[in-house]
Amino acid sequence: MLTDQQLQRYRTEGYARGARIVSEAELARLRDEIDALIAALPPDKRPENMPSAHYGNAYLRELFLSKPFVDVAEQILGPDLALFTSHIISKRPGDGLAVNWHQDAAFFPIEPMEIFTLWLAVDDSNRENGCMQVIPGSHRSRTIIQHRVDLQSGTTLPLVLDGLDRTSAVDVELKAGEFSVHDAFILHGSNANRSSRRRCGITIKYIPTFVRIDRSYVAPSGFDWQGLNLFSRAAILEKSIVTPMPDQDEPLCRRLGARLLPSRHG
Ligand SMILES: O=C(O)CCC(=O)C(=O)O
Repeated sequence: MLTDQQLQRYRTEGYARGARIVSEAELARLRDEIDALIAALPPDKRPENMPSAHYGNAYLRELFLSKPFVDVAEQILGPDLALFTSHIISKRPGDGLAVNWHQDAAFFPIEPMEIFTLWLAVDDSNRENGCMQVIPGSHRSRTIIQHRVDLQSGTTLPLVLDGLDRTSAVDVELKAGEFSVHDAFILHGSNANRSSRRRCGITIKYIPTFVRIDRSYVAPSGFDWQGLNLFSRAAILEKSIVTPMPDQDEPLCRRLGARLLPSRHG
């Protein structure tokens, strides 16, 4: 759970560090699961980019929907919530890729933009091995800055924010087994891992069940929104959660697309 102070920090600064959320034994099990998933990756796939591994892995699914995780989600979103997506971002020692600076809200086809991330540290995550960094308070305007698509960015994300002033960025350093939370509008990213230690984290996103999802949206990241699977504590709420998009003058997917500038690489 978040303390009152941490919850307050999340609201005012857009992020907060929590305490330990998984035990040492759980962490060992989690690392085994992740190591097996990484070992099974095809040679052309990188471990920084493992979207929604919980779809095919019951252990991860149960972990992300276990009481300590859902309790945090409930503090932020209220009781009617679902597991939206997850992403394992495992940066190898030496050549682990950076995550370009971005706002999560720039690429989620949901309305309203009610969503938050619980970021779970699988390894110690600090400045040396490329921990997440945030610009505190940058969520407050609740507006999305235009991101440029760059499929050749050579980082974990094909989105770029040109000319971003990062002077007030802070490191979100965590010990393995601890977590942080961040708002969908906060500016965040992380550096490459040049250290001799792996930096593995899982970004786990939860939504309240009233949000509407536009599955037709084609994200530059290639995420398969059509195939999105939602999970709730009790059951898969797919049918009750996903209400069709109402007729709109301008479809949500197009409005989202308008936030993205074309790639310089065409
Ligand atoms: O793991 C990272 O370095 C970045 C995570 C991230 O972008 C996210 O959780 O939304």
